[in-house]
Amino acid sequence: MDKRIKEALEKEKLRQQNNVELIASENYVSPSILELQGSIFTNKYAEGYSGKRYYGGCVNVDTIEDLAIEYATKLFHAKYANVQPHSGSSANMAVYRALLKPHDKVLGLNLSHGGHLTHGHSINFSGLDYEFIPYNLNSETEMLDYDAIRELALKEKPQMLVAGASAYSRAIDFKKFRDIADEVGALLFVDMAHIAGLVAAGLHQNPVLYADVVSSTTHKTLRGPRGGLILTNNEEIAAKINKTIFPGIQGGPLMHVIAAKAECFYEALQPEFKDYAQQVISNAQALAATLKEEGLRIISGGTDNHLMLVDVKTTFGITGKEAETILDKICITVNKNTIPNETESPFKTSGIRLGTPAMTTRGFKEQEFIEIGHIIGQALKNKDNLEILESLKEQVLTLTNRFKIYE
Ligand code: DSN
Repeated sequence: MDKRIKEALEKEKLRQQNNVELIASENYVSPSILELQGSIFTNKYAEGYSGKRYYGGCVNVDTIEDLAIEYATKLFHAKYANVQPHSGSSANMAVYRALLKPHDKVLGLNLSHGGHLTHGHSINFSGLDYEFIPYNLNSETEMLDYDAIRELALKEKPQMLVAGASAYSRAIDFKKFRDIADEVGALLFVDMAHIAGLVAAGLHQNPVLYADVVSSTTHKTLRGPRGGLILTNNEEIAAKINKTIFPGIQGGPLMHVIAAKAECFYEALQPEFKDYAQQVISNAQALAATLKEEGLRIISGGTDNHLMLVDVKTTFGITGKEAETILDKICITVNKNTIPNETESPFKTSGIRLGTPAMTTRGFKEQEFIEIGHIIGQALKNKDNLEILESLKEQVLTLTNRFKIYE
């Protein structure tokens, strides 16, 4: 291996081992998933679908893709799955292109209220190709306001409603979205990327039971390889999605990633995965309670899932960017994040987003998250005291040293 590439890899191993990883969308995959993603399936071209490929030699990749579909549909109680999307964004692009015409009207959660770029941001393909109308969180509760979404839908009469978020800490009521969609004759599309692992474990309402189509990534709470997934119970929609993914927007599927996705769905079907997902939620609640004790304001007052948004600006008068940098110095990785009714730019922000999936995989329980919550509070309060920051860093390293990522 090239020396400089190897060096970066070794440094990354060390960083991942040493740091407390609180980025809500990251996780540590199992050794089996890591092995499959680095396997010889990467050598194979397999354009098309199982049994209908444009290349010879696809017997084993057909088995792999069939298994991935079998496990994914079982896991999420769906009739049809497309496991080929290279990413969550590709999955969402396929959904829009399969079901909408350019410039159709769509409602999606505002990015600065916890939505996602592909839910209609003006600089993203979604906002460029379709007429997205954003809905906001309720400014008092900082939660989804289904009455306001209904009113907006009645006024705008969109072709599609998008539900799902990348920085929202509360349970989402997909049944309410379904009712609104039915009332205005819109399709309901749910992007469950963040909460897929909680859905798989039966700890969050399953959008597949309510939506016309559901997309996800496989690498967040679901703890699989980086990639996308689309599910539906509607045969006609399934056929349109398949045609849109290939040949519509993608070429050869990444069969090594699909092999790792198959293993991810298999692992999520095991009883232990439910315990993991329950621990993710319990840990998030312990962390949020500790941060509150430290005086930090949690958006919406708490969390029902794997993440929380913390308003560092109101509490400590620092931006999210500053908080991210301070915590990075003591080996805690988080990301700056806009909060509802943001007054700072997306490069600075007033908040940080914290999630528990990765450290729960490493074995952290409530006790460790309470310790981390206090460390975060102390670091932000003593941001200019190098001695205190150094001792907090030592505390973090002692903690992470007890929980190895890979032996
Ligand atoms: N970038 C992902 C996240 O961090 O939530 C969403 O795609």
